[in-house]
Amino acid sequence: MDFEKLTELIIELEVDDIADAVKEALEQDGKDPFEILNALTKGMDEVGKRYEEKEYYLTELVLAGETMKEAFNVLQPALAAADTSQEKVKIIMGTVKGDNHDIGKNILASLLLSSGFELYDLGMDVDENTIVEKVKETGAKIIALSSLLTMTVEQIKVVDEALKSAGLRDKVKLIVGGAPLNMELAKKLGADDFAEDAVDGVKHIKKLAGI
Ligand code: B12
Repeated sequence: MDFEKLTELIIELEVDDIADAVKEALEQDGKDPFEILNALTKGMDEVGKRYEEKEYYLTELVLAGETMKEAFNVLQPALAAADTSQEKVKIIMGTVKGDNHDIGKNILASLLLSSGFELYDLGMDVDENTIVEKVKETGAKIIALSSLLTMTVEQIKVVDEALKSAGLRDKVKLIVGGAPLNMELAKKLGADDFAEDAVDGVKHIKKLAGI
């Protein structure tokens, strides 16, 4: 099972075949789980392009999401086994209000779990008050937010403001990610940090946590 084939299975939305293909790449071919993840993500990028070019529609997007989830279920234990550090820093995660994309967030979540962080994953479409309450409840020092929609990136600012109003802003670090963001925009919206992908995200979060 080569990487191109895995990318292709995502693009072709082969939801019934992807799990076996990832299993084969891992078990028979001994491929690096992080490289498998890259191949799958490449497939999702192409799906996005086709959607933009109106070659794919919403049905295909949903199916691509399902295919990625199937693949990730198989991949997750291998990713977990590949990373073994043991810090227990608390992290609150979520996708911002109005946004129902969670595949990227879930990938980051499982990499963080496998890096030994204690995770409070609030899911998708999370409003600022839920986040503030969770910070109060857990004393988490890091918040990691995902926004995939240009329309919802402003929610990061809303969370920043809500943390300020609650007197919590200087007690937490806010890191954000998602395709419409970059470091400059993230900072403008009040975040402390941005990372391009989940692997980089873990590195940035370790730095923020002082590990
Ligand atoms: C799958 C998908 C869906 C699925 C989501 C399923 C799910 N459970 O997540 C469904 C079908 C629900 C969907 C719906 C919609 N979607 Co959509 N979707 C996608 C698609 C194809 C893939 C997203 C994905 O999962 N990528 C794979 C993951 C691994 O990548 P990722 O999310 O970018 O995450 C990585 C990094 O960004 C980063 N990261 C992400 N979050 C975080 C957080 C932190 C803290 C850090 C450090 C890093 C990090 O790490 C991740 C892994 O490396 C993208 C196109 C694309 N290529 O991105 C469009 C896309 C995001 N969708 C889009 C749109 C427009 C929509 C809809 C509005 C469509 C509609 N007309 O209804 C709705 C919105 C619904 C809503 N309210 O949220 C647009 C957004 C355009 C924009 N800039 O605003 C895109 C870009 C497609 C396009 N080219 O037009 N979508």
